[in-house]
Amino acid sequence: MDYLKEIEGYVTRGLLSETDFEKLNELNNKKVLHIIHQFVDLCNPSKLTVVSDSEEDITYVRQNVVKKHEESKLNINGHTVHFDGFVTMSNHDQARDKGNTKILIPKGGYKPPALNTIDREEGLEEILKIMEGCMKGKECIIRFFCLGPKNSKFSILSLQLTDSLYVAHSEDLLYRAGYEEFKKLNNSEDFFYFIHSAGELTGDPPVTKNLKNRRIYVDLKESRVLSVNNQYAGNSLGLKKLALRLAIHKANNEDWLTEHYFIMGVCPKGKNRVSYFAGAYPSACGKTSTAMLPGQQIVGDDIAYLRSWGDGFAHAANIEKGIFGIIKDVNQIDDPVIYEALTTPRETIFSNVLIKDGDSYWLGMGKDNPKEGMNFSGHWKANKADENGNSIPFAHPNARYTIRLSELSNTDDKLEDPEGVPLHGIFYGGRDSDTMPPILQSLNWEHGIYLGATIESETTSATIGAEGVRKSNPMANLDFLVVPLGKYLKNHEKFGKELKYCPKVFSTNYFLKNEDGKYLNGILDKKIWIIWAEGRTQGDFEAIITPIGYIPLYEDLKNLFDLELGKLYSETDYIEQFSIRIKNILAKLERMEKMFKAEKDIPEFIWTLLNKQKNDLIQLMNDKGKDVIFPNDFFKK
Ligand code: SPV
Ligand code: MN
Repeated sequence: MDYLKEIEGYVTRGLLSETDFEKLNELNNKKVLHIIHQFVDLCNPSKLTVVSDSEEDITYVRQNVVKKHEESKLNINGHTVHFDGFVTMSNHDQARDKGNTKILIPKGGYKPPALNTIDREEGLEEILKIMEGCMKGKECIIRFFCLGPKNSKFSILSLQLTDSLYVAHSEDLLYRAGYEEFKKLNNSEDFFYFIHSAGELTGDPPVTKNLKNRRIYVDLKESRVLSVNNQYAGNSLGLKKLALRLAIHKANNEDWLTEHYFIMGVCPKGKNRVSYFAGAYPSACGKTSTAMLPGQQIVGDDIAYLRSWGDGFAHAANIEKGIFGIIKDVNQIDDPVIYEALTTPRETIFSNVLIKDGDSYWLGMGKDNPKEGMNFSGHWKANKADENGNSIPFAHPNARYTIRLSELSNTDDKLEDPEGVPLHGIFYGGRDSDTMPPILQSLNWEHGIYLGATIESETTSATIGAEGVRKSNPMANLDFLVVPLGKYLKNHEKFGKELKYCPKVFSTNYFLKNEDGKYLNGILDKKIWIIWAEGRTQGDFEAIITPIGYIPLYEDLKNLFDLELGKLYSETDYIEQFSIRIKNILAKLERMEKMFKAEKDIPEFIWTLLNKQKNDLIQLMNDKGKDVIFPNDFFKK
């Protein structure tokens, strides 16, 4: 079929302007035209708008999102608010929907045990049926993006079709414009594509009506994701978690890594140097606030591609250029940099916060909230409950903000560097109240992979479901691991082994509690763990070797607390935080063993490390005659 001719026909039908037809024509890409034709035919929008990289086109999206009430303007210049759908506290579109996110599996293909899967043919039939006419009466925006910096070995181009101006607007803040990059593709088919529809809308602001027909189907075979009947960014934005899954699949068959990592430049006081670190934490475990720590430089807060580079380092690039961050607990004291950014004029989308008289309010902002206003449940007043009697908070715990990194004062100037940044270290962290110490350095690269593979976290509101349940989450990437865990871990092993300067790996735990359930650390203490790790990569500090890894010396932490936070760090606190809790760790090892056994082909080094840890810990417990070992015990014979 001559797709160009077909699409030219849209001009005659009044679907597409001459100018926008020309924009498509200039791309000179058959696959792009084919996709547009296929999905316009299926989804039946009443208008097509092609958004190039021009300021005029981008302004069109920014203005129309407000005209269509998908966002509303707030008092501060550039601020808007968007709401996602809500029925009850357990039936809503306020978080990623793991249940309805499925990987389409061709006959006989690998089925990741931790993810939902569906036979490819069956899944396609189902979702294409749901998508029939889903854009009826609506405008379909066609946008082009570049994942990663432009003109870079890292970059992957992406095409997005969506009938949500909120999606199109968010992507403008979060991703690099790629229309001009598509022109350079030279008719190649090598790009990802995403078709999204919010489906039938209801109410004002308009939200998805048929949440029960929400589907997010990942088609690895075609490098595409089809997403329908949702608006929440983690479900709807192709370039975010949907592209993450496709990129994990692509990298798995090549020689690079796709990770759920932030990237930051760590800048210790008085040292006049920047060392780059990446880090993976499950949702709502302090990932963004680590990358945004005062005095440090942010490169990215969510997704990174890693490649080995000619200089012998692993280089990491942020595939995004903005932040879609959790707003809960962002306040002047705990997250001063983000708080400042969110309370001053700049293009910012707030989602699912409370609005009263044009101002936004969120949980933990350090300010009293009004007793009524507009929130994700409509008009809200104190003591409001859903139809099941569950209390509705004034703002959602997974309420978010979307901003461009370039707007922030602490953004690293290598954000757009086509070479990315060389990594000195990697952090892995989870939400763990009683097992791992606040910071721990791995014994070597393989042990670092082991630390990443054994991340456990108590669940939060960032995904739909019960909160506070302990779940294992290898590399904080489990929700997106469309490839076998064993192969993924082997790729990590190989990747590091081939580097001349392998990153040092650390695990962090910001959530350790005492027996009364009180956190053992202040929120900004994480800065000390990060700076200590940086010092370790530069040879600044000695450390204590334990069976589970290296832990810091008290004196070093005491000095860092004083220098970086002006805070007194007592030896009692140190001992409580850095004791090796053997019983709890052994219990964790048992859980890990179970998780690895459920997978096929877990690499040998993981089993060796797990068994060695177990034996070493039992021996230590017997030697010392107790199951909680103080750091100083390691010096005693
Ligand atoms: C996460 O949950 O890991 C996020 C937000 O970064 S979402 O876009 O919903 O995935
Ligand atoms: Mn994330």
